[in-house]
Amino acid sequence: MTAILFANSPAAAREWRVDMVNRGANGSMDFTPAFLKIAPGDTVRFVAKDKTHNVESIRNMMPAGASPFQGAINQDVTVKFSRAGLYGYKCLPHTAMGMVGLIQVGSAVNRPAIVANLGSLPPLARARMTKFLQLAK
Ligand SMILES: [Cu+2]
Repeated sequence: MTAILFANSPAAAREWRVDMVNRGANGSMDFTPAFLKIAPGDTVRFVAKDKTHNVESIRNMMPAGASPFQGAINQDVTVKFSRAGLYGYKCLPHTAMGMVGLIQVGSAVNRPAIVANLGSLPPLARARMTKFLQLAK
C-alpha cells in the first residue's frame, strides 16, 4: 500500500550539497561541485568547508523573478530553488580567481541571458562559467 502511494506522489524535493574549498576540480578557490543540475523545489546547502569564502548569486545571471541570495564569509547557506533556469553564483573575495559556480534548475530557459552577460565576469571566472554552461543542457 505504501509503495502504491509513493509511486503516485510527485518526486520528493532533494537537498544537495556544494562545498566552498581552497582547491577543487577546477583549480584554486572552487565550489565542489561547481556545476549542479537539480529539480525545481530542491534545495542546495552551500557549506564553508574551507575558510574565507562566501556564496552569493550573480545579479545578472538568474532567471527573471528569482530571489537573489547572499551569505557572509564562512557562513553555510541553504537556498531553495523554485524557479526553473540557470543560476550563476560566486564567492565575492575570490571571483577574480575564478571562484564561480552554476546551478541548473529544470530547463535552462535563461541560457541566452547568461551567455550575454559572461563579459561582466573577470577572465578566470568567465572561463570557468563558460565551461559550466557547456554542461547545462
Ligand atoms: Cu572564496
